[in-house]
This record gives sequence, structure tokens and C-alpha cells, in this order.
Amino acid sequence: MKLYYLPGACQIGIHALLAEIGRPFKIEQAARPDTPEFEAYTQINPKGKVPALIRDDGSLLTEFPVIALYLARINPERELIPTDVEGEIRVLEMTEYLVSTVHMQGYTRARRPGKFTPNESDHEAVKAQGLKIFQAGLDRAEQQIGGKEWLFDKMSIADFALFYLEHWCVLNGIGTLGPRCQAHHDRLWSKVEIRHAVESELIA
Ligand SMILES: N[C@@H](CCC(=O)N[C@@H](CS)C(=O)NCC(=O)O)C(=O)O
Repeated sequence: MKLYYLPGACQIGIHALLAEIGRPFKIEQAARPDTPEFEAYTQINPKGKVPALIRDDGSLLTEFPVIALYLARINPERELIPTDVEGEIRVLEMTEYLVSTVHMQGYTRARRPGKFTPNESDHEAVKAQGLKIFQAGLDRAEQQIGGKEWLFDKMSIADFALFYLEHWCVLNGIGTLGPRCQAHHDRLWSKVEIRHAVESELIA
């Protein structure tokens, strides 16, 4: 299995999940659209995005929530997705919200307003709109963790979606983590395998 990454991008959630699962995997750097290597990367992943997972049979899997679900399903002994329907859909609901709304609509606006408007004069308004969506997501997660260690009763794939958003917040100072999200982040970050995996992207 091979994970394509861009240093520090959202695939750190999948990278951390792979490290937590503990089966062997490889990583390879993808390419950004503004580089000469991008054309070659689109031959591997036509969407040109990360995360992209090459599975053991050589096939490509994309989209964070789907990759995370796949990894949970093929490693059932790790119990990273509930097996009952209600439990499963609630974990997927949260994972989808964190990736599609909090990241794609919130963080991306706050960090890269130019993706949403060509007018530089609108950038500050777009950033503010993004920060509001991003912070609302962090606040919702803070509430959901409550007195638990994880978003749900057990660690699940949703925790790895939350982890990369928390990590961005810590690193880039976009948004504010409440004490439960900070502890949730630190709980995962204190796992040596996860820390090494995420840091290896920057070293490579
Ligand atoms: N819907 C995709 C979105 C992935 C995505 O936007 N990834 C960003 C990194 S955080 C990316 O590849 N950015 C490169 C670019 O847009 O050029 C998913 O859930 O995996």
C-alpha cells in the first residue's frame, strides 16, 4: 500500500491512521499543480489531489472519508468503525462534516481565499467567512468530545479527520482549540508512531 502526500497537507490524518493501524505501508510525495512534476502525478491520480492511496492490487483510492473507511474495514480488529448501522453512520457523518465542510469550506477559505474569489479586495471577507465555519467545526467537536477521550465512545476514523484540523490549528494559528480538542490532539500526537509518520513528511 502506498500513500501519496504533500508535506503537512490533509493526508496527515490518513498517514496517522496508517501508523495507528501498524501494517506496513510506503509513502511518496505527490506534486502541486504549479510544478513540472504535476503532469506526471495526474497520470497516477487524475484528480491531482492528496490523499491518494495505491492499494495492494495497484488500484487507486481517493477522498479522505472513503480511504479512512476502507482502512478501517480491512483492519476490523482495530475497531476503528462501529459494526452496527447506527454507530457506523454517525462516525461517517462526523468524518464527512469535518472534511467536506470544516476543511474544504472553512479552513480552505481562511487559508486560501484566492480559490474562492479572484478579487483581492474580497479576500479578507472570504477569510473571515472561512474562519467562522472552521471555528464552528472545532467548537462542535469540543462539545461532542465532552467528558470522553474521543469523538465517540471509542477511537474511530472520525478522530483522524479531527486530528489533522487540530494540527493545522496548532501549527498555523487559524482558529482556537478548546481544552478537550487540545487534549484530543495531544493524545494522538503523543503516540510515537503517529508523530514519526507526520514528521517524516517534512523530513522527506
Ligand atoms: N475531497 C478531497 C480533497 C482533498 C484535498 O483538497 N487535498 C488538498 C490538500 S489538503 C490538495 O490536494 N491540495 C492540492 C491542490 O489543491 O492543489 C478529499 O477528501 O480527499
